[in-house]
Amino acid sequence: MNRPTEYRPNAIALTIAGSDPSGGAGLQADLKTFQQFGVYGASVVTMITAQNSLGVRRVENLSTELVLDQLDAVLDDIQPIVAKTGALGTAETIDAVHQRAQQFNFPLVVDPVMVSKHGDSLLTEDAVTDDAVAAYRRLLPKAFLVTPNRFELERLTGIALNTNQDVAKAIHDLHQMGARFVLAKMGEVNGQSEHILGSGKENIAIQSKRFETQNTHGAGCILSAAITALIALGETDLKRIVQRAIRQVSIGIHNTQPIGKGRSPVETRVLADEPTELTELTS
Ligand code: PXL
Repeated sequence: MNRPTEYRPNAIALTIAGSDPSGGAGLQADLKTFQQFGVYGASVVTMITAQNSLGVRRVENLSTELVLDQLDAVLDDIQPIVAKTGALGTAETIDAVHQRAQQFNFPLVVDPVMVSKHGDSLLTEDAVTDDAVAAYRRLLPKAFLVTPNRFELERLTGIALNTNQDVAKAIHDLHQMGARFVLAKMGEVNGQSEHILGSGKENIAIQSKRFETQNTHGAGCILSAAITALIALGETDLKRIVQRAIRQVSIGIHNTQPIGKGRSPVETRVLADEPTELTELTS
């Protein structure tokens, strides 16, 4: 059988995330990405969405109790190397995951997906409750890595990001709140796609090619899932891990298939090896 990468039976990753039935984002994207890296995936479902490439029709959160029962069932039986969180749905569930995370003997990657309480959109600004933001702040001390986008970085820190100094201050604040590493997904900066990796000691800007396309459904999930997969494979150099994960998403965007009538999902069936160019952050 042709395997995408060397097969490691004990490379096990867990995702705690929402379901996207169209298969482009959420736990489906996480599991496909784990598989692509040769990593076994376990998944705890937090939320069912009814969505497709055209939009989100409905969101229903599972009860916190049911999320915890899934988590306990998996962890009573299976030892992951690493876990990630995607959409957690409610402040109550974020707090419950936080409580369980006190006992985790593996690192946690937190993608602080901020989810609408309403069914029509997952990520509209006005629908992100202060409660959920506060719960995410409480979870940060358990995060080996947190991967906010620009909007999530602003909400988590309360800082309006207008200058490079604002971004540096916001990343600094997330470290102060307890996150070990921070990967800020800044989106388009000077015609390129920019990520900033903060270690607490330094910030490194990673620029990659920006594609003029709407077909980026699942990009954030795939990025954090690829990072999680590489940790599961025993990689330890986070800078290299992040470079490779960014490249995985870039190549996925470049190779997107026209699936669905709307915004196509980022292709997961690609594998990236070469590092993306790194540049030091100036100012
Ligand atoms: O990328 C954020 C995200 C997370 N989880 C689910 C999603 C999305 C975006 O569509 O559908 C279930």
